[in-house]
Amino acid sequence: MSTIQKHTEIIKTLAAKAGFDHCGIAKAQVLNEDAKRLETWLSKGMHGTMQYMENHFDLRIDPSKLVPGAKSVITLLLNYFPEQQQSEFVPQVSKYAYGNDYHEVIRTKLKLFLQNIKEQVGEVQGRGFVDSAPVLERAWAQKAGIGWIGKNGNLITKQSGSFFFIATLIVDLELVYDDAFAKDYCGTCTKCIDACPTDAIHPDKVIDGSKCISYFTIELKEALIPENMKGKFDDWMFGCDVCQDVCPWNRFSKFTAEIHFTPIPEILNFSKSDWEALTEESFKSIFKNSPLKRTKFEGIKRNLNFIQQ
Ligand code: B12
Ligand code: SF4
Ligand code: SF4
Repeated sequence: MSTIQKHTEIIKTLAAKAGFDHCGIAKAQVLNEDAKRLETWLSKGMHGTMQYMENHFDLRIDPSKLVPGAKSVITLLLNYFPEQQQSEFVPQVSKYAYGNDYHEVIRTKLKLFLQNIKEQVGEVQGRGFVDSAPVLERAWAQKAGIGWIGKNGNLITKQSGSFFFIATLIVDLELVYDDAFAKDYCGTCTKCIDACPTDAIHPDKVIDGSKCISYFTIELKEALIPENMKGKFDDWMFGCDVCQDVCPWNRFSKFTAEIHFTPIPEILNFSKSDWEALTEESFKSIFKNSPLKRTKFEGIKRNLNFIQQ
């Protein structure tokens, strides 16, 4: 077995040991095709007010600008599909936000993963990323052979659907590369396009972020949600899972084994009137480790008012 093969085997074993559900590896290179898609998406204003998506375009398409001498992009998935879910008659929270904030949970795992790699492989320069960095995470996951980009824009795996977070570790170490995922198992299905409450899904796997409920309820910082969206949110108060809930591949979702994603009891138990009665003080204490803190208390109240009017 060559050294490169040995290192690859060690890394895949360590990824599983760190608790990641899938690990795939792609050669670090400039993402020319994705750059075009990203450019078109931005030029059409599909990022809405998410200004950060306009920043660092060159870093987003070239991993060597994030890690000098980058050779490999390791993609890791962490399943968040919860065993228990909210009742459908209360303000809806996306499943990814039921437990503790995934940024913190995954950052801890990435740190441990890189430290273990250094211990077993030797001097490796690397940086771990999850979500907030200028990395095209779905594109790398597809290139690392983990799954395909569905019509709903999500990365889907054949074994267990799409309720996964994606994390990336870019390293200056040469490894054995997985073949990019060549197939697309959406076929003639259009369930996600048909079900999207705000028609944010275009036919060509392009998601108009500026029309997505997730954008309005989490990313939009303005005090009011545009009037033309009234009545379209189907009770979604934080994020939206519609295009994943209807996806036939999510019949294969398995419950997460990550204890930090155990639902905060209030997310499961709160009735409509509990959400209405929630004070800022209680919000800060109950949701101190939750992704809900991104919108702050005012954001939750704004969203709640919007879906109830
Ligand atoms: C901005 C953003 C959003 C925005 C915009 C959404 C969007 N589709 O871009 C908003 C706020 C709306 C959003 C919503 C959600 N998001 Co978001 N979001 C991001 C973020 C930060 C950047 C995405 C991005 O670069 N968009 C720009 C467009 C152009 O890129 P893209 O959609 O990723 O598409 C690329 C590839 O898919 C590829 N591609 C597209 N079409 C095709 C076609 C072919 C043939 C091929 C080969 C490739 C290809 O090319 C594109 C350019 O590289 C990423 C984290 C990250 N750093 O990547 C998370 C991320 C994509 N989001 C995630 C999640 C979980 C969600 C939600 C499900 C949350 C929720 N329940 O409310 C929804 C799903 C909405 C949807 N259907 O996409 C996960 C996705 C996990 C997965 N399994 O795919 C990510 C990866 C975060 C993470 N680290 O886990 N999100
Ligand atoms: S998350 Fe909801 S609003 Fe956004 S694209 Fe999917 S179904 Fe449409
Ligand atoms: S719902 Fe159908 S079209 Fe949409 S992502 Fe899933 S399989 Fe593909």
